[in-house]
Amino acid sequence: MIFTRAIVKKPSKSYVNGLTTSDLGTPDLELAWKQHGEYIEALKKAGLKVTVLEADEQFPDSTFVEDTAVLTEKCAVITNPGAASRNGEIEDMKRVIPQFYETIEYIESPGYLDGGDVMQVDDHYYIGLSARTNQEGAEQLKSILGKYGYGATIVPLKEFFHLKTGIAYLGNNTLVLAGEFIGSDDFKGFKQIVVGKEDEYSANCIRINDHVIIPKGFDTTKQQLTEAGYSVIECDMSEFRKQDGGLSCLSLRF
Ligand code: CIR
Repeated sequence: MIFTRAIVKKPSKSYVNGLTTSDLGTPDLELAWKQHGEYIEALKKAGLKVTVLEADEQFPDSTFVEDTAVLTEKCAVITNPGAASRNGEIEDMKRVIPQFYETIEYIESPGYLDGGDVMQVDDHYYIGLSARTNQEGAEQLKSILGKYGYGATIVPLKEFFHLKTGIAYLGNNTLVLAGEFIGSDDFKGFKQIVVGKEDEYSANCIRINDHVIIPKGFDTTKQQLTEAGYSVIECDMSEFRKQDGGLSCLSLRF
């Protein structure tokens, strides 16, 4: 899929109070804003026109826009985020997404789904079952996607926070994967770039047209991707990692 646009949202001052399971400390806000700016530049360098939404103080995790929608070529799906403190983030998306899409679908309670659990592989989607995405939410998305001719596979997660915490599709039948996805039957038909335990955080990378954006500081992954022929852009993600956020979480690409 060729991407032309992205939506991002600036981190709010309340970002420091967001959800996290990491023990990496409290984010440095100034640095988070700087890194967010560099992330936007990376998206632009990869050729995207970027819509930057203003920070929303009411929702500390709202910079992680990926969880609020699933954007396909044929329709947009507004999700129903599984964390109570984040659920209201979709209200802003209901305002923003119609600027770009005529056809909009919704995940509805008792179905819950975070966009971070959804990976597109051409016209097929993988949907992770996680602490944020339940069977009902995954089934709703699968049936919505089916209406538009897309297939879907539901993948129960064992350890990863979100599906895309540990896997990314690079096009050309190639996946970057780590942890519980190594050796998984669900992904055995793919060419695989395997990321070791130490570098697991870098399995959450994003391919945009000719570029792959990866977090800074993972030289082995950078080398593997460069050797596989990808043009790599690095972004320092330290202040987003502290709140369990990966590269993909910071944008919606379409
Ligand atoms: C949360 O717990 O929801 C945020 N602190 C991090 C969300 C990261 N999003 C993602 O992996 N797609």
